[in-house]
Amino acid sequence: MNTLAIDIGGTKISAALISRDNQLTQHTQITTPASASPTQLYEALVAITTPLKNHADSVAVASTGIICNGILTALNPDNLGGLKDFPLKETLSAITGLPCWLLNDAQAATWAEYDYRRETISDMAFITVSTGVGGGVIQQGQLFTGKRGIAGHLGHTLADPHGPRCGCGRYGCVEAIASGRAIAAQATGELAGKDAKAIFAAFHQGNSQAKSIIKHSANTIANLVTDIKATTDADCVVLGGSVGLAKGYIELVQAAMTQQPLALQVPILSAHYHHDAGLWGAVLWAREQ
Ligand code: ADP
Ligand code: BMX
Ligand code: ZN
Repeated sequence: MNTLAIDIGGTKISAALISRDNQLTQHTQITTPASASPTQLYEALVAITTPLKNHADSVAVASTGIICNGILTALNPDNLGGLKDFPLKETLSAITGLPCWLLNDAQAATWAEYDYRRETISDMAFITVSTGVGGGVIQQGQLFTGKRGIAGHLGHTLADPHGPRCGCGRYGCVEAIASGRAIAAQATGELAGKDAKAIFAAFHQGNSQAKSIIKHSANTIANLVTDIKATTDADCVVLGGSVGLAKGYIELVQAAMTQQPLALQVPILSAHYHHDAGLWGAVLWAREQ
């Protein structure tokens, strides 16, 4: 039998079936609704689960936001169209009639990336640079979720006290400078109104404004990686998310890392599971529970 895996991000919701022998099939994707009302997220979840639920015996979810006691609470509601909280477990159990396991999206991706490397490492962190900036921390083979689900929310650590206001209410968070939404928000003139994907395209065409915004994002992530090394002595840090995996981005972060003190440098790797780390992590984590 399969597990129905769902990854709810600020931009897209993906789903797939993952079998006991680790075959991923029927990958589908829809746009995350941008609405402060729960109805549209409910309808999106019905739409994405309906074709798959009869082929599964459980549901494993990786979702943006703080996941605690089955409830999704946004730390940054801007990333979910203003939606602040949502009864995710209850809703998915009712829609599918199946048992559901939930984890934050970046914590889930962290678990998948650790699981892939568990023979050789014991301490690592994962950063997704996507709609927001999410994270997860593994210490001695254990995933930190925290009593309230907040552990690893690395995007809300301080990058610049004079920086822009983050949707979480704090000023100068990493997420407010480095995320896909922040990249888009910084664009002016010929790039105004473009999303991060379009700004990356301009970067590859040599646009100087795009270069400067993307370098600023990468430098901010390199500083975050350095802080993680100083805090956890990680063996490696893994990057994911559509910005983290975008062509040329990891090289910029790695280049910025070489400017840091040698003792605080750490290998920075691309996610083995690419864009599906959240889906895999949700399933692998559910199997451990
Ligand atoms: P989610 O946050 O829903 O998990 P993603 O990881 O795809 O989704 O991150 C969404 C962000 O990544 C958006 O800001 C989008 O503009 C940006 N993005 C999507 N595709 C690319 C790409 N090929 N190159 C650079 N940025 C991208
Ligand atoms: C935000 C926060 C995190 C999440 C991260 C990446 C919300 C809604 N989300 O920091 O919980 O892990 O974004 O999420 O507060 P993504 O949507 O970019 O994948
Ligand atoms: Zn913040």
